[in-house]
Amino acid sequence: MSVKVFQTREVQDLLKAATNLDGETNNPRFQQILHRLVSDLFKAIDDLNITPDEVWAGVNYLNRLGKDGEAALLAAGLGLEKYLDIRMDAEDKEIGLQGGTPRTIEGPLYYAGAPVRDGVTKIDINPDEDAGPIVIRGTVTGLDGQPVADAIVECWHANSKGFYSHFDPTGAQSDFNLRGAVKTGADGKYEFRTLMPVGYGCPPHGSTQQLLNLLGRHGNRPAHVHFFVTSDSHRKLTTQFNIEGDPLIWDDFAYATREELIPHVVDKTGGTALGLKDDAYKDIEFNFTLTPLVEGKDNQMVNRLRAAAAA
Ligand code: MBD
Ligand code: FE
Repeated sequence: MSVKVFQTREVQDLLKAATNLDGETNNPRFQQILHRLVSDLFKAIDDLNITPDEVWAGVNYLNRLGKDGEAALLAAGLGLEKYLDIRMDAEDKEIGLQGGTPRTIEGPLYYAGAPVRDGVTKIDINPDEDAGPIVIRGTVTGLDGQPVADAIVECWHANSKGFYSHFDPTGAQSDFNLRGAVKTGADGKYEFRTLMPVGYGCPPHGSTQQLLNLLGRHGNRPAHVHFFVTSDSHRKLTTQFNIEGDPLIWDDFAYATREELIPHVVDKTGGTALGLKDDAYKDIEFNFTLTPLVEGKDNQMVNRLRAAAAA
């Protein structure tokens, strides 16, 4: 049995009433979006003959998702966050703004407030037996190739268990472990001394992984390092790189991998002199090219709820 009621006057009136579409509010944009989203849901129920049992399974899933605090994680896993990047890339292309370091998703695990150092910072606070030392360094330039002074480069990544400080279910990490920020000088250079990360996996019993299981998907990411690069004179860059050689590089559950974001990992010695835990270390050079403001504004600034230390 498959009834079709979506186009009836009764249902169309119901959608308008439920979103107060013809009513005056201060939020016409919100009304418009909600009317469209609820309409699309109703239409899908009609088209696919989605049963009441299936609808309630979905409603209950949303409750569980919220309880787990995983809505932003699911957004990454369903490609929603990647989709927003695809749209921003297309907008840049339309206005002829190209050539900067490619953006890729922020993800849900940023934590604001890392101390800002000049040029260089060591960000591994807790010992991690299973992680070797790495140096991540490079230069921040504009599209003209000139170094950008006073840029803030923020970096955050996981430990050898794939866990991030402030979000570590084992409680093993200190605040701001493997998170840091540096301010560039006139040479535009930045450097992070830290430990090699391992890829993240969704909480195995969480609601995101539950959904991925139903789709026959895994919930893992290759090893990666996140960055924000901000500068008064340029647009904020949100990006990451992957650790070369990770088998999941082209199988990221969050779809963040891009060809240009897989720098070479080079074996070096001399780590002891840099204050690293071993003399042998891995060196990753990753330069950032920032793009100019658009009509004086940062049109790619994204506002979203981000965790931060209590003021
Ligand atoms: C991560 O570390 C991450 O970067 C994303 C996008 C999702 C979950 C965990
Ligand atoms: Fe991450």
